[in-house]
Amino acid sequence: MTSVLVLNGPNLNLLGTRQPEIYGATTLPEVEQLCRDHGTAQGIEVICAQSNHEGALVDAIHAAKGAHDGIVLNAGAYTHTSIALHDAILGTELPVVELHLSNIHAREAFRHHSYIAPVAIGMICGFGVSGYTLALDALIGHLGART
Ligand code: CA2
Repeated sequence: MTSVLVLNGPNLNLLGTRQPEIYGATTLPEVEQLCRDHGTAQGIEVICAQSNHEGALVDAIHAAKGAHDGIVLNAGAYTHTSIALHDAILGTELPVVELHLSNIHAREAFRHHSYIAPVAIGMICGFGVSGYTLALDALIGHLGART
């Protein structure tokens, strides 16, 4: 069975508790359940993980090779800073869909650059929590197109 890792980065454990005007009112456990339910409906396995630590995210990306067929990644603020995550994605050779709840291009200039974008198959941003299911569908389509 196709398996996808949904990996969330720093501060996304706070979802639904603060800044609902930017990130919405849905909590991370609710987002993760939505992803698992969507996976079940689409006939794939969805495994969710979150860390506030860059190295732990690198480890999770490395561990995804052989365990999962692709990754939906919301790297949070590390999107804009982390060459380590960029290199980890290159190292796994797994397809990654970059995801952001907010439209990073409509926000501060420091959010406009992504170290993930050049090594992702595509990016979804600005659609809030719906972005997770959009990203899963994009990855499922990509994986189906490859087989
Ligand atoms: O829009 C996104 O999904 C982001 O990846 C979220 C990151 C931000 O640094 C990126 O530029 C865009 C921040 C996540 C912080 O999440 C919070 C949620 C609730 C309360 C506080 C922070």
